[in-house]
Amino acid sequence: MGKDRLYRKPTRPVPPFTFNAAVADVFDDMIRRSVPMYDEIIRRQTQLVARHHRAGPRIYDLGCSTGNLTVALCRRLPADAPDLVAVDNAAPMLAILKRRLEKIDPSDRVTLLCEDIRQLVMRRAGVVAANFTLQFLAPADRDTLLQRVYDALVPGGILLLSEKTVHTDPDLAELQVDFYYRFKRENGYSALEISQKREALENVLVPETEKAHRDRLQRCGFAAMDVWLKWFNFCSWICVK
Ligand code: GEK
Repeated sequence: MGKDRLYRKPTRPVPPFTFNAAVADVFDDMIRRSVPMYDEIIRRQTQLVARHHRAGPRIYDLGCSTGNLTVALCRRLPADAPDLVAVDNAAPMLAILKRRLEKIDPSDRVTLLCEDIRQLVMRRAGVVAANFTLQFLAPADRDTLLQRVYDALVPGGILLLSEKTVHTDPDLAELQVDFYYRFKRENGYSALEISQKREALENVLVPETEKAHRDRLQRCGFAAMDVWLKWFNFCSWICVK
């Protein structure tokens, strides 16, 4: 896995961000340097799944990318735990996950699906994880997908959701973005890399407010939910059916 240098050189115009092979090759470095507390999210979600996996017969990782959560779950969960279904529509991401699993998952308990999650037929599940994936869908598709997640979960099943968010108050929104860019600079990204990446993600990654997420989750039927981790404009929820 290489280092993310995708936006180091000036490019005009900056093309819209896509999950292509070049991105997949540097993805793990990119996400760790771009998502605050990424490893903490994966680590605690793995522990949460370990507590809840017996709730239902299946675990979904929607928008699994290179499978950091899926791999952590394979390592952590007992052999008789429910099967894992890792879904992403970027073939280069799944190719990396497939190679990783070949080394650690002799039981073949992970099904890899190269599919659009908007068309995915979800079967009964005890756990669904969607980390930083919803934000790449159109808002109407987010509604439909989360409703299908809710319907697929068994009672007592959990949704683990993480998203980049935006604040309703303009000053606080600016503060959050300021601290986010500070975080990226601390992780070695230059001002040019930060601004070109921002441009590439414009209209591709569309964040919503924490309230918009909460309202949607409630509309779908989730009664119990908690923001278990928050870092400025990043938020992780646990929602129980
Ligand atoms: C992690 N969860 O490391 N159908 C399927 N996959 C999609 C779709 C779609 N419609 N749209 C986007 N994706 C991961 C990180 S990355 C987040 C998730 C980021 C996939 C896309 O191909 C990519 O792999 C993933 O969602 C988003 O915990 O890069 O900011």
